[in-house]
Amino acid sequence: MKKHFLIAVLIGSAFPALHAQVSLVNPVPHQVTSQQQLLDQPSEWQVTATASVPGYVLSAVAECSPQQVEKAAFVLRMGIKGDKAMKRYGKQVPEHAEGYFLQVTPEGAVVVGADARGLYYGVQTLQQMMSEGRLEVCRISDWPDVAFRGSIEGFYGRPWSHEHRLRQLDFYGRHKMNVYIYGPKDDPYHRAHWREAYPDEEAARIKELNERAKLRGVHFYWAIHPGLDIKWNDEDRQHLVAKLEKMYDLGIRSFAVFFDDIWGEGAKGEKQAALLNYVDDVFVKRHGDVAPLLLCPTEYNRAWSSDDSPYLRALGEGLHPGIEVMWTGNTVVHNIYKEGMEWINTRLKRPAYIWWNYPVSDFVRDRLLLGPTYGNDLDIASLLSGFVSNPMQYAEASKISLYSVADYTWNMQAYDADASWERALREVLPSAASALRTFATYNEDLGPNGHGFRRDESREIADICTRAAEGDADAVRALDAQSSLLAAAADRLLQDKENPLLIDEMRPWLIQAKVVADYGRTVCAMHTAAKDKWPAANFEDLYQQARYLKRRMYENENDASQLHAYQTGTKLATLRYLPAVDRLFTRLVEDYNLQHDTHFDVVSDYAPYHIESTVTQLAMLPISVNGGEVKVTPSNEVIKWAPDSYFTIRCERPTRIAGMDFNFGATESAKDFKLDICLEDGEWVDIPLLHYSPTDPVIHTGDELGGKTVTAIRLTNVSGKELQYFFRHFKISR
Ligand code: 14T
Repeated sequence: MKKHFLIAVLIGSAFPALHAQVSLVNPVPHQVTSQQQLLDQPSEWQVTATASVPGYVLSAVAECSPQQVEKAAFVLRMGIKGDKAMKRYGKQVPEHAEGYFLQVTPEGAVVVGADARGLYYGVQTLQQMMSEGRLEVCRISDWPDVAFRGSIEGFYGRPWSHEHRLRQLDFYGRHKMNVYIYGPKDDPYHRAHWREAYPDEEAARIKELNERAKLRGVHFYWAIHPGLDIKWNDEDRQHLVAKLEKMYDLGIRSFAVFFDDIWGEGAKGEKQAALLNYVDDVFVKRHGDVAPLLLCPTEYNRAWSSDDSPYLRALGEGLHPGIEVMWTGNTVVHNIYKEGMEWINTRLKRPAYIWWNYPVSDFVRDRLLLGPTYGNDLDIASLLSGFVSNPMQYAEASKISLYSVADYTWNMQAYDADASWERALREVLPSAASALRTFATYNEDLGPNGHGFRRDESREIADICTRAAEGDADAVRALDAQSSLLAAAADRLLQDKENPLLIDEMRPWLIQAKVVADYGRTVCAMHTAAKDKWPAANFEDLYQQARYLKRRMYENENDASQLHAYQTGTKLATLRYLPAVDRLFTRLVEDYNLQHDTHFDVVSDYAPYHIESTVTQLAMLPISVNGGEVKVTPSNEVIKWAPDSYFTIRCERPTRIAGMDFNFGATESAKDFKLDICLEDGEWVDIPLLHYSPTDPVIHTGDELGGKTVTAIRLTNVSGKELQYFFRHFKISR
């Protein structure tokens, strides 16, 4: 019989460990003994399995590249601890649930699971080792650090599509994640209409997801969010159980109940605990084949709780043991630290189940979060019962981080965020991993946000950015080269055909990246034009080009046809790259103005709205546009309005207005002001101002404004005296 494998390479000590096939495996396995010997992957193998090996493991084997034949030189043997045929490996199989032992020799491979899922994971390891066509002679003993690992589809925004969810489940199986919690805020049957059954078509899809999850060793949790309007009476209790029974009939065996982001009646700890205990008794225990219930509490983070929170005490003392409780850490969006874990576990009287709010971007919808997954403590495995990540509405792009969450939760001590990220990039887009890497280094930070959660960005060019901003010629050259790399990466990715779903999610940011990079190159060229005797382009032309590109960036952010659903803009490179380019621009234009006695604007930002005001405190306030809203940044000081002083917002282009409102921190302040709008033909028209109620300081306009196209809006102090008011907010809706 022909030999179907070859001993291809004998790895010497000089051979970089990078090429060892075990290093392709994610999550990083716990214990590996390698013979430092690489084989060619067999093209066919003979598979034997004990009777206890479940069907889904056999289908996983069928998905491996070697052909299964009756008789082959390479034999794959599989079983589960306790099987007679696997007795001699018994001692080597880890004691942990979901663990496995794998041995590869030139003659064959043996995989023994501590249980069925452990065996499935052993097969995944074997498959990943072979992904480059070779196989490493080794022994692996491996198990998960955290019992429940995966994702919670719990963001606000457009829920993932069915196709995306199926792909996610495949991905979780491959990377040994065993949880997917279905809880999209914008699924009406999860939250707003929780009492109602799914229509047949949607029920069928959920059923299909659950079956795929089973095939991938994933617990499919279906979550219900009844807190918006639940009544603590028997009727609603029955509504809840009836809905869960319906889901049970579809095949679901894991359930979660969410009480996050609610106020009032629904938020009562004793009531929630009593309800979950009831469901535990009449539903979970009665069926006998349902996983322990999972609760997302109302006080789900430390900042919203207190040291002696009666709410957490009600849960800790009241909830049946075994019911799991979710927790986002010290704040809503926070890395997870040991001290915080101890704090919450004491109160819940059980290890918390972490709901990690990363890479979710529903509070920074103009961002894509593609950077390394770092910051969680590496010594907390024993302090958590589960760890799931809340991802972005962009399912494929979220895989970069989910890959590392899988790695972190499986083998914490060995977790290396940067190494894991490099492997993740290769996994999600092997054909263009290096372009994806370049692009990703500009899509890391979240920018300023209400949760105060930030990420580092463009770390590798930090030094270049600092020095280029100061006008250092070498650094400007380096920044120019980096800009070219970013532009090339964006084009390469836009051209990619390997993962169209991923490219589609990233498209607005890829298009923006091109403009950002072009702007960077233009400003670097301005530097050359200012210094060289025979420049390739004229400084003033480059100046106009830079301004144009800034306007393009603005237009990309504000053109609804270019945005994804719920997207509010398209930002990248904001932490280091763009600030450096902007500073360089300002420096170059300042110098030029001095030397040539010109008056070019030294600020490159494109602003279609400008403030003109005789109130000096207001004249300087920044004005920003976000999607359909034009906002003037609030002021912390008291504003002094002289009699007849005015505040005008001019529009560079005629703008159709939907409405406006503002708050000067005082009730009945509307009567002190007059609002005029300037129509396209130059005519000024008076618009009445109103309060919502005599006790509400917010001032708004009536029907007269909506739908009008204006070139300016002017507010005038008509009280005849000096006014002193706050400037809490000022907003125009387009
Ligand atoms: F249940 C929780 F653990 C949780 O995190 N809930 C939401 C979650 O669905 C959302 O994706 C996440 C990030 O925005 O934060 C929670 O939502 C909030 C958080 C707030 F602080 C909604 C409103 C808030 F004010």
